[in-house]
Amino acid sequence: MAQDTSGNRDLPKIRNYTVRQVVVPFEQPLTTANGAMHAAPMVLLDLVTDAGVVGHAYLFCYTQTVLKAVAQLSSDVVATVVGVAAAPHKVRDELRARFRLLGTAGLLDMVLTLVDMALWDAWSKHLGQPLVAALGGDLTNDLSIPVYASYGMSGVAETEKNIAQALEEGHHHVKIKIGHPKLTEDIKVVEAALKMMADKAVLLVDYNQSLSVAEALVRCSVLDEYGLGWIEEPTSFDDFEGQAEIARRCRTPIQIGENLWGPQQIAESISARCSDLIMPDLGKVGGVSGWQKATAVCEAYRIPVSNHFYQEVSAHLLAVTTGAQLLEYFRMADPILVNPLEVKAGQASVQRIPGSGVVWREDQIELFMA
Ligand code: SMN
Ligand code: MG
Repeated sequence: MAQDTSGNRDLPKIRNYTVRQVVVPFEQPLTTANGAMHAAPMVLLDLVTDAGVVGHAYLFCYTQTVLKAVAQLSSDVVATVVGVAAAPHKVRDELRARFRLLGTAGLLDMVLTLVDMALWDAWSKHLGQPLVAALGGDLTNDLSIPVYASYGMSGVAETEKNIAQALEEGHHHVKIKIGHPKLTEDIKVVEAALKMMADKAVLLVDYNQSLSVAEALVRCSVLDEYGLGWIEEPTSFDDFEGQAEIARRCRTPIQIGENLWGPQQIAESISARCSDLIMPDLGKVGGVSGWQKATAVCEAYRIPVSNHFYQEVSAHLLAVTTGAQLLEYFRMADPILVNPLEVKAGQASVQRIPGSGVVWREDQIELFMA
């Protein structure tokens, strides 16, 4: 009999799903120039296939205000692909075609991302491989990724405490958030951090879009004297002209990406020369599939790539991403994971179990259900 080349006959199909909402407290409140966050509102998705593998993924929702709506939307979207082969690119294309007229930018894009990450977890489990290997990574290689410890915006004393902790944990890169009311306050904190680091680590700073272009040009020209690793999101992420002006005038590498929607907006931002570095957020770039497409553009423009959040899945992706720079180490989901990402002496080791490494601690999820 001729070989059946349809391929999909053996693929697992999506049979059922579970959507849950949790609010997991941060280890310490995270203050940005736009206010403080105390916990991570997350939607958890379990995609059950008819081949016995279950894909798990979480979606960070930033604010509890949208948690219920995102959970409901996730459930309604997944319901439309029950019975479809659990092939990530196929499901992505089908869902995007279905929402072509509505458009997906915003919460719907995030939901499609959640589905994509759960599908890639199921897909790599179906292949019996860690995600990195399903993406073509060589498990005989080291595959570890340098990380940066990520902290919020605080005063001198708190910053010194955070830097001391990061150095104690063996980190060689540390990010702090700035954007205090006055530039002099930013400088005080940066100088205190650099003094604590004493050349043992590289300092990164993050403005979280808090400056006008004019103010950013002033502050970045002063920060240029401090040899920082990067200045992140100095102004509104979607002010491409303003970003490009800052990137042109600032000597310190400018880092953006966590708020860019999909490979398309990453490509537009790069072609407008908005930054020297890019850090896609899996929740907004389109999950694993979106990351692959977006980072192909980064490679074409020779732009180094880091991630934003989603450290478990991002570790697999950065291990096979050309120009991979740093992994953001922010233990948002650790309390609900059986095996949180392992980081030693500033290096993250990719989890080598089948799938993305996102495995729930059901007892803990119970505690944090919203
Ligand atoms: C950030 C964004 C949103 C919540 C917390 C922290 C920050 C980062 O921009 O880069 O981690
Ligand atoms: Mg940031």
